[in-house]
Amino acid sequence: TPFTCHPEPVTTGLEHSAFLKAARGEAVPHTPVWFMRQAGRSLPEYLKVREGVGMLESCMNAELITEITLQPVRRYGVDAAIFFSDIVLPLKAVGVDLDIKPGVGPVVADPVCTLADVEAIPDLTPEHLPFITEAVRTLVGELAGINGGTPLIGFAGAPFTVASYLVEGGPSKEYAKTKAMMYGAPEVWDALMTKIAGISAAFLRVQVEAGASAIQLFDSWAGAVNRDDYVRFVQPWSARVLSSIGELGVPKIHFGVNSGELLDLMGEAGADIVGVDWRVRLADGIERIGPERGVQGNLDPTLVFAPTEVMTARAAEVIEAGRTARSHIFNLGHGVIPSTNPDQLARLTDFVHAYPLTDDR
Ligand code: 1CP
Repeated sequence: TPFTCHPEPVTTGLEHSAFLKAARGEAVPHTPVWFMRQAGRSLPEYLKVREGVGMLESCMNAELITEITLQPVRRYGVDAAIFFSDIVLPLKAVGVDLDIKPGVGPVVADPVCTLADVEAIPDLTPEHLPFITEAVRTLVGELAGINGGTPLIGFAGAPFTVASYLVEGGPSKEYAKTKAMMYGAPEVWDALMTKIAGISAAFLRVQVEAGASAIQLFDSWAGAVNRDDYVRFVQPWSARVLSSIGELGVPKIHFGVNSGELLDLMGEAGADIVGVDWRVRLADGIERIGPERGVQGNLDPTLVFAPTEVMTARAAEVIEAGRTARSHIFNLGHGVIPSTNPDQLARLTDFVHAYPLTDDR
């Protein structure tokens, strides 16, 4: 062996990961695929381990987190695992009185209204999250041995989307209270967004420092605002979250639903990959995002209810469109619908993996 002063490169067992290659904009042997909300809800093995255990309770139990995160990887052979948790879990960890109600979602007991309400929310430190660190470490070890090494995606909610739950007190259609604060009390809004940006950044940092290989920042409901309001009231804090973990060097994915009008701005917030929802023709999304960043998406999640050959024909269109992007990670245009037949997602995964990318990418 030739003489070298350089230490051996750190081997993580993930050198061959198609997901990580695509996330970094490198050539891939096949289009990588994973599914938003792949962990949970639609899987019988998930419903079984969750029997009699509350959602938040599950999210604070390292053993359950590990098992649920691994379930879709075992079943489908997807190219990445997504950490089982929730975007409101860090709020719970710092002491915000909230629950995740079955069939509803996150519900906050005392919605945030005033500057004093914002100031009463403590900052998040790693000491709040020992079960997260433990679960990530265990998972990374287990995932190294699955399908030649499967990376773990850590995640957090972006400040706007998390703020919507804190201000509305629960899921919303119009985001009226959230936007009333934005327009009517901008100093409270800025303080709230700053608070959440710190919490989401700390949540991501804990996951990455424990071994997560990539992150996704979910701004699911950012599509509720127009471009100008996005730039003034949303983007600066998403950018703060993404830049705060920049030094950790992991690829960053940024996704929102109904975000077609914001795709370029969401990329400019500091993402390497922008998630595209199914309402946007992927080729148009790629044009908006530009050649500097990759794309993730965007099969309509209801296509799993179509005949298999209809679903795969649409998946082929998505893959073909994705070939014009800097890089493409296949996904649904939003989360797996709970009534999805897992066998159909297994067929979809196999189809994406077998789809030939003949020319050199
Ligand atoms: O009891 C249960 O099973 C509750 C269902 C459930 C699950 C399984 C909720 C309630 N959250 C989760 C897990 C979850 N949430 C994950 C883990 C990975 C996975 O499931 O594969 C992730 C990444 C999230 C993120 C999340 N939570 C988002 C962003 C992604 C998205 O779907 O847009 C949002 C908006 C939430 C809030 C939330 N939590 C749960 C629900 C039903 C909701 C949405 C409520 C609403 O419509 O406002």
